[in-house]
Amino acid sequence: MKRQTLKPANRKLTGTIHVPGDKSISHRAVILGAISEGRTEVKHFLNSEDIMRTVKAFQEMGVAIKNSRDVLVIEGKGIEALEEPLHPLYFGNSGTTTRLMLGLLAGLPFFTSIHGDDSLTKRPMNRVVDPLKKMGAKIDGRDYGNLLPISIRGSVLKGIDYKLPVKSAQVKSCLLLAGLLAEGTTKITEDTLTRNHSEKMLKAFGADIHTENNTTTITNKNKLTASPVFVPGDISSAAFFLAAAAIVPGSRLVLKNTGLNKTRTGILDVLDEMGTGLEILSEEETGGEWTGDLQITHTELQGITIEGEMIPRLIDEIPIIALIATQAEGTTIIRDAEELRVKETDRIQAVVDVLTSMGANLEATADGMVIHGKTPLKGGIIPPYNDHRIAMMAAIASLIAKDETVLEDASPINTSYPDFFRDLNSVMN
Ligand code: SPQ
Repeated sequence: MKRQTLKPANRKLTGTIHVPGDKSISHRAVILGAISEGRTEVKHFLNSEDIMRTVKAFQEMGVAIKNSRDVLVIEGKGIEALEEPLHPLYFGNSGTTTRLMLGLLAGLPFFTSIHGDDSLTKRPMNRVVDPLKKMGAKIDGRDYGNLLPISIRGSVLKGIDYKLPVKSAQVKSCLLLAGLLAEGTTKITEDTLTRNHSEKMLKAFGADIHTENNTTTITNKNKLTASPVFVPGDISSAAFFLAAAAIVPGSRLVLKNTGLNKTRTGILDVLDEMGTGLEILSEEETGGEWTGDLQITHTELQGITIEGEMIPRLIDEIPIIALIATQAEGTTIIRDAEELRVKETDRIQAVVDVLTSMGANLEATADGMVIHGKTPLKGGIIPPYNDHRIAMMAAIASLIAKDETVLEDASPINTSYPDFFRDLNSVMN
C-alpha cells in the first residue's frame, strides 16, 4: 500500500507529456515476439507491472527476454520451443495477460496453472474458457474454470466459428491466438468493433489472418517470423492529461506520440463534442499503427450522451470522462457500458462512489451513469480499489478539489503508468 496525499493544483497546467507506451500493444508485442522465430526488438514498450507479468510468463517458459536500454529484446525460437513452466504463473492484476495467455496455453503440449491478485481472482474467465472448451481445450479452475486459479492441460485444438457474446478485444485476441495453433480455420465475428491491435500485429508477424467487415479469420500456422515493433504512446494514459487540461482553467498541454488507432480514439471524439480545444498537431503511421501529437486547451464544456459503438472505443477512459463530465454544463449520460462492472473493480460503482464523496452529483445505472454538471469538488479520502484507472482519476480530480485528497493506495498505478506522478508534477507550473 502506498498512501499519497495530493494538494489542489491552484495553477494552470502547461507543458509537454511524452506518453508512455501502449499497454495493449506492449502485451501483444511480448506474446508474438516470444512465439516467433528470430529476434524481436520492441521499442518504446511499456515498462510496467502488467507488462512484466507477460514477460515473466515467457521467461518461465524458456524464452530469453531482456530490457536493453529501453528496448525489449526477445530471442524467439518459435512456438515449439516453449517449455512447460516449473511453477504456477502469476499474472498479478493483469486481465489482458490472463485472457490472451489462456488462448495460447490451451494449445501448447504441456500443463500450466495460473493465478493472480485479489482483483484478478474475481474477474470472469468463462468468456474465454467456454469458447476454448468448444475448441477442445482442457481447462479447470474455481467455479468450473470461470475464476482463477485455473489449470490448463494443453491439447490439440480445432478451429471454431464464433460470434462474440461480449464486446471484448481480450476474448477476440484469446481466440485468435488459440486459432493460430488450432487445426483448420478459426472465424471470430463481433457486433461492435473492439481494439484491433492483435489482428494488425499478427499480420505483421506473418500469420495467415484477414478481416472482412467485423469477421476475422485465422488459419493454423505454427511458424511466425520476428518483426520489429514500435509501440505508440498509450491513449488511455494520455486521457488523464487530456482530462487535466480540460478541467483546470487556463491549461494547455501537448501530448507527444499518442496512439491514434481508430478503435481507441473515442476519447478524442468525446472531448471534441464536449467543446474542448483539442487539436491533432501531427499524424503518422508506424508499423501499422497511427500515432500523433495532440494539443488540448481548457475551455467551457458541455454535457453529452455516450453510447453504442462508441463504448468499446473508449471503454477504459470512462472513469476519467465521468470526472470531466462533472465540470461540464448540463447532463452527461453514459450507456451500454455494462462491461465496466467486471474490470479491475466494478468501475461504475467505484466512479460514482469516489466522485460523490468529492462532492459531484451523479448516479449509477445498470450499464453506465448519469452525471449532472457542473459541480465544485472537495477533497476526500479515497479507499483502495486495486484499480489503476480509479486511482489516476481521483488524482486528476484532486487538482480541482477545494482541499487535500488522500489516495489510501496509489500503488495500482504501477500496473499501467509507473511515472504518472512524475509526469503530473512536470506540468504543474
Ligand atoms: O488488462 P486489464 O486489467 O483487463 O486492462 C484494462 C485496463 O483498464 O487497463 C481493463 F481493465 O484494459 C483492457 C480493456 O478494457 C485491455 C484490453 C486489451 O488489451 O485487449 C481490452 C479491454 O478489455 P476487454 O474486456 O474489453 O477486452
